[in-house]
Amino acid sequence: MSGLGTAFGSGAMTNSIHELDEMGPKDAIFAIGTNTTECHPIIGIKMLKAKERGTKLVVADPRKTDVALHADIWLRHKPGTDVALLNGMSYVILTEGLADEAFIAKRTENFEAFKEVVMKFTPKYTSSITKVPADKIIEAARIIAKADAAALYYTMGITQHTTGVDNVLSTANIMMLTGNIGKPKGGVNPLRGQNNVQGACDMGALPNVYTGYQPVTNPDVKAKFEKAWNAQLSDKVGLNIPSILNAIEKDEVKMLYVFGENPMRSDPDINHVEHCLKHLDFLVVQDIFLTETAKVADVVLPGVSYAEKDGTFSSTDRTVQRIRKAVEPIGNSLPDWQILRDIMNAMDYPADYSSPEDIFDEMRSLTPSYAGISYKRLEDGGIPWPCPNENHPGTPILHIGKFSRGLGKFSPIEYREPAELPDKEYPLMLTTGRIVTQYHTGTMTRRCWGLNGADPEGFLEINPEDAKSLNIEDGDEISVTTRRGSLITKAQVTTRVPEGLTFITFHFTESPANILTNSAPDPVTGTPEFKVCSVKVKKLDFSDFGCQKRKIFRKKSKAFERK
Ligand SMILES: Nc1nc2c(c(=O)[nH]1)N[C@H]1C(S)=C(S)[C@@H](COP(=O)(O)OP(=O)(O)OC[C@H]3O[C@@H](n4cnc5c(=O)[nH]c(N)nc54)[C@H](O)[C@@H]3O)O[C@H]1N2
Ligand SMILES: Nc1nc2c(c(=O)[nH]1)N[C@H]1C(S)=C(S)[C@@H](COP(=O)(O)OP(=O)(O)OC[C@H]3O[C@@H](n4cnc5c(=O)[nH]c(N)nc54)[C@H](O)[C@@H]3O)O[C@H]1N2
Ligand SMILES: [Mo]
Repeated sequence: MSGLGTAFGSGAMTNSIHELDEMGPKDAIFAIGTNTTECHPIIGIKMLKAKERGTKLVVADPRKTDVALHADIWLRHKPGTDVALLNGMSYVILTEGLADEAFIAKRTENFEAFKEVVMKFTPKYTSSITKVPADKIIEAARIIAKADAAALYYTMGITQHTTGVDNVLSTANIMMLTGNIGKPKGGVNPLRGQNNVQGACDMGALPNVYTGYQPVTNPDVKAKFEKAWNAQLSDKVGLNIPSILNAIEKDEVKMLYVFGENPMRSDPDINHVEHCLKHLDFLVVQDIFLTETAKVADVVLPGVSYAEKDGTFSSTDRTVQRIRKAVEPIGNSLPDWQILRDIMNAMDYPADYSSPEDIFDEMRSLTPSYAGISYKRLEDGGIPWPCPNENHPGTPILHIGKFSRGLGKFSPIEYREPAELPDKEYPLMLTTGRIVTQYHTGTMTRRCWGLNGADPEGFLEINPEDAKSLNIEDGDEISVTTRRGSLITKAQVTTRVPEGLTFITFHFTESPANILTNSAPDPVTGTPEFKVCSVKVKKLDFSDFGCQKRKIFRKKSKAFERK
């Protein structure tokens, strides 16, 4: 998610994980839209330890997460109202004279335009949108602004919205307003999701850049890669996932190579995804298991897991680290790089890479931010990029003294509503996410006895008041329906969600959350609105389906899913 690019010049954690260990009673943590103890447990524990040492903890999450339970101030806002919340906090900081004026004057631009929008967001108005009491908004703003150092952490509660970029820019606004960028224990810190998603983005697995975020549209960059690869390259920005699906429907994309993803369970509105994948002329899936997506593929290429190969992973704070093979690959599976190399050769492009290090060395010769990182140096531990040469120690904190884009840019941002809100027919709001014991579409964790044993089946969190009015008790089987589709799961009656909000995970293939979700994307990044749509929930009544017996119903439930 590169929204931050517009504010500072790059989109990664600005600071390092370990700074959390240095935080003391005069510092503050602002965790917004992150269920940190469940999804980034090591970082979550560091947050709670800081809290134990007296660091103030402000949490903004509609659900009662573990971090929310430990917070000094918990802002339980309505999903999709983060822009209003952050503007409202900025209003308090500005009007109470708590802004870091020296930082704003020296390091930033566009402040007046930002201020003009923010001045509408009085605590009363903000409260009317977010449903957070005005005094809590004021108190949270004071904690952030008065802290010696305040660090903001965010994840999918911020990005998975049609306003994802607006949300991200708003987090940058409040941290610049309080002068918390470019200093230890501060920063805007998006915690990346997968072990190596940072590395994948660094390697150019994005539609618009080569390695190290070098734009495909830049003629010098293009020329450099054409020379190195002895090939003609396109200067056109490629498609993101929603655009690929649209292009398949229009017959503009005819083949797809899916590599380490399970879109039949992880993409929004999977009835639509299935339609698109089946419409393709040719689908290749490269995975370590036969996933739901692999099952509809023409060719499946067996890769190997992290434990069966050498290479590097780049962690969420940009630290590049070595991974080493611990077990031999089984059967005819191969490390992903070997499969790709063999395909290149089969397509008459001679690729003679002999090891991951060989590929790494070519990459760093073309990537200024990785140029100084070598396998040899990594023997002594991880190195955070940018690292321009072999004598450079790496860069744990970005933007000290100067942003990569020069001045930090304030963004004036108006509040916009989510794409789909509850109405008469679909009266409850649904948000989706994760639990600690399962990972994404469950391909790996559901094969792991200990993890799957702890949470073997799916559920829908629903507030006791809503459950009561729907005559639903804890553990009841229920149907959950949106405009896109329906699924069956069990009710978990809990105050973790407030009245009007329900929550489901996308871990369980039997009750696949993405049958329900809305594919409406953020206009800039294409990230879908996984975090808000509207649903109706009903206690299962088998007679609805013309069956007296549960057994017959089970058979029919497949058809029900597809309705
Ligand atoms: N155990 C486990 N850990 C994981 C993963 C996993 O599948 N399982 N996946 C990894 C990956 S790839 C990722 S991206 C991360 C995701 O990590 P997180 O983003 O922490 O996880 P989520 O559960 O998607 O959502 C986080 C929180 O957003 C809140 N939320 C919902 N709507 C809103 C909103 O409008 N505003 C705000 N502020 N908050 C909202 C939810 O209540 C939830 O508590 O986790 C990583 N770690
Ligand atoms: N409703 C809803 N949907 C969501 C989200 C949400 O919050 N709500 N979150 C979204 C987010 S943030 C993410 S990151 C996506 C995740 O979506 P996906 O990435 O599609 O989900 P995974 O289940 O992690 O799929 C990864 C696949 O890679 C395979 N794999 C693992 N290691 C290797 C390897 O070394 N090589 C190869 N070739 N394959 C490997 C696994 O077996 C698995 O099938 O889901 C998104 N979907
Ligand atoms: Mo993710």
